[in-house]
Amino acid sequence: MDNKIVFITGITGQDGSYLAELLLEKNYKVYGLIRRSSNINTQRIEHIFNNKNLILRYGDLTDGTCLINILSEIKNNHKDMEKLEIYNLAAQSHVKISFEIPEYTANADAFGTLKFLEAIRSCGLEKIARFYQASTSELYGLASHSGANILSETTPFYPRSPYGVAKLYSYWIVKNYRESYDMFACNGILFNHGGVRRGHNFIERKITLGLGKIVRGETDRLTVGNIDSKRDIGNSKDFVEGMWRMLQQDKPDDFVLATGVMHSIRELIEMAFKLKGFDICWKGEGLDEIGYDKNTGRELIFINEKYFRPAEVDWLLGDATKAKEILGWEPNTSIEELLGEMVEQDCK
Ligand code: NAP
Ligand code: G4F
Repeated sequence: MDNKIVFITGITGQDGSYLAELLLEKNYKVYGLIRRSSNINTQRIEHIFNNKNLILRYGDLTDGTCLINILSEIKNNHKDMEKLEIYNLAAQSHVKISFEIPEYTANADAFGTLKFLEAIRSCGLEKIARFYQASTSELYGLASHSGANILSETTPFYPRSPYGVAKLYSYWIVKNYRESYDMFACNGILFNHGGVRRGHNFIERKITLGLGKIVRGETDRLTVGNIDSKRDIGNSKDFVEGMWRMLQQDKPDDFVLATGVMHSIRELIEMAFKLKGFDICWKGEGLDEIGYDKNTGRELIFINEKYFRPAEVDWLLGDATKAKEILGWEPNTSIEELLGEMVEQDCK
């Protein structure tokens, strides 16, 4: 019986690459969706590219036909499969950019999920497929609206960006297909997670890459936006393990994955820079605020309006008790360890 078959969208992304690695180690046959791009976009999976159990197919979440074709191919190749795990990780995943391309973000991050669920039904795989949807803590958005001070599966949502709103549609359509068609479909409500494969324009990576450039003398500054927002940031490697655990349960459900520790962007900058001997202090206010090294007086951190969002998510702190109790999942990496690993790589 063929039960270790998986289809991953977003396999060239941060999470997709770690998940593919994890499942190849577990002897899965891994099908992955990749996008056509004008230049190579497979750097994160280069080291597993030639694995005989990795099969890549071109496609796009906005193209329902390609999803049907790939699912049909998988069904045909594995006629006796009793289970097909599907991880829908593909998305236009940048919150700030979603304000600039809201329509595309909705097509990929909202309707893409609907197309995928319908493709599963069209291929007659709704009783075989186990579907993981990459939901997000961005659903909580204006978290203080709920009166909560830590966010769990029962906290009401209030998204604050076209990205958050598109992901909210996906959250509900996954729940709806679970209830309407008895599909095994789960939402993983994941709080921020990064690491050495994190996209360069997300804040924790931007900080460690910027620090690296300063240390090597390639630039004299790091320019950022709102440093007072707060995030709960874990390790992508830990989080993909949680995704896999969700699809190994007897029944489908939704789970928060988070570390339960939150820091402001200001604190993340101070922590990362300290690892390279800088003692960052602040002077000035608002857009004129500057981070300088107390030891040398060197001005290093500057604020620029262009990195602010039209609507901000001020804080996100997650309560992963349900995942800990039911999935036996634990975040194994502290923010200090994560930044340490990133600073080491990015300052080489
Ligand atoms: P990422 O590094 O930005 O990767 C996104 C992946 O989606 C890439 O492989 C990208 O392909 C692919 N993609 C984008 N648009 C697509 C489309 N229209 N059709 C097909 N593929 C498309 O994101 P990540 O950090 O790994 O996150 C994985 C998922 O979790 C995303 O859905 C994200 O929204 C969600 N999420 C992330 C976090 C986090 O903190 N990392 C937290 C909560 C939820 P290219 O490589 O060709 O660009
Ligand atoms: O790193 P960010 O862009 O991540 P954000 O917006 O929290 O979204 C990430 O986490 C979500 C889960 O909560 C995912 F769903 C989503 O796909 C993505 O992975 O920004 C974090 C904070 C924001 O408050 C932002 O305003 O950092 C602030 N920030 C300040 N300066 C900056 C910058 N963000 C970016 N990207 N670049 C800056 O220069």
